[in-house]
Amino acid sequence: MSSSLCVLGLGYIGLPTASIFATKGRQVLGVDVVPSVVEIINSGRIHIQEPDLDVLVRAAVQSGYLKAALKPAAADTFIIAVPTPFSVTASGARVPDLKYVEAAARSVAPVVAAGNLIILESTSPVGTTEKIKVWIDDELSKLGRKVDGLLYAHCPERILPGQMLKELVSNDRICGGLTPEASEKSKALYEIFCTAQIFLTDARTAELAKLTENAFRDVNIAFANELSLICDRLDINVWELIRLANRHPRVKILSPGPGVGGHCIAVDPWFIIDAAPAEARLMRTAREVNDGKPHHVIAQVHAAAGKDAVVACLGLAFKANVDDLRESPAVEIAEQLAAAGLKVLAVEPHVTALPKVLQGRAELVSLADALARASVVVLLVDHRAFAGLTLAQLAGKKLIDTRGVVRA
Ligand code: SAJ
Repeated sequence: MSSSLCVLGLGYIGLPTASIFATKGRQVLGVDVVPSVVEIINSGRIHIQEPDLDVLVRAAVQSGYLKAALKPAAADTFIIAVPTPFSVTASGARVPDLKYVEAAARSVAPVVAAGNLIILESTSPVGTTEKIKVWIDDELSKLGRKVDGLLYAHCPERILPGQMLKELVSNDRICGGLTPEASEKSKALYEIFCTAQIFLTDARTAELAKLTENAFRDVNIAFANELSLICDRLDINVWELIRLANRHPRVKILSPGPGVGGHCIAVDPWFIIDAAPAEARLMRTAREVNDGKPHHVIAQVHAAAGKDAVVACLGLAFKANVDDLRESPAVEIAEQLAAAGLKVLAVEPHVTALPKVLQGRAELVSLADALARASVVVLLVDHRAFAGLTLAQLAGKKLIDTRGVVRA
């Protein structure tokens, strides 16, 4: 199969996907609406951080198989990998915002041809693949074009930031077509690089499966976070509690933290809650528990900190060993502590500059500097760089360890 591809959206999912197809000898046009992204990729460099992605993209571009552009062009397969955020309505409800998916779908109408396969990889609410067909049909009719036999499928990405390239190849996949033929053709496509099993289903099941995976994790993290609140109230060490409970053969409690960040787990459950609000009660509560955790941590710091306290925030990333500060509960906590007038020292070994919201309001310092100056230490991210910390090093300081890293 020597199909050509057009990948719409060159972010955390689209760029590795486009690049891996290119390194397997498929002609790939990567499309992004941001001119600087197109320029950077065409020069063989990357605009996002992910281990080894730079090497893959450079190889893909240098081989001549990957090119980036601002507009789609004819191809056998179109893969849509654009963001699917939620927006908040006046009444406070979170509703999926499909504007990027719609724009991407409509943009391929001038170039699609009979028999092309159109795949949605973006995590999306149930029914989105059907909507893509409606949007493309609508655009085709506006253009006066008649294109027969277009195939549509949802093949959700499942890769974990920090180990995306490994998981891209080794994770099982789901291909859910609007027709069985679309599912089969998608499977054949992903077999080009995926070494794991590929399961076929319909588009709506595939859409809900992806949402379910992230909602499952959110609910389980919420259980751990709720336990941490209960333990704080009862003065019990939550880490010791979880370690012991997990010795039961059928109990596997996840780890509490300062809240749930990232662009997936804190977002995707809302797509289920929006679609079935009366039924998704547990998922809604889990979201509320996880979204409430940063406020609990902030309250703990205020309770520990005197008026002239210097607070060291260890870690700003949304999770361990990544440099991604977007949608990070750690950033939210540092920002609110600074806004409340506390002196905030931020330690984040993965970045060289503070995010905008902290610029001028906090200081980015080394771990040694923070430990020398702080009266309160808030451990927010379980980065490897903090793994050796001991209570002895923090003698005389107040400690709020949201990740259970500091050893006796
Ligand atoms: N977290 C905890 N405690 C835990 C595990 C995680 O507090 O025990 C927090 C992390 O610190 C982070 C957040 O949850 O703030 C999310 O981190 P994560 O590592 O659980 O997941 P993501 O958001 O990086 O990636 C998830 C993955 N989904 C699942 O594991 C079900 C990934 O496979 C998906 O591809 C990705 O979402 C996505 O793109 O949807």
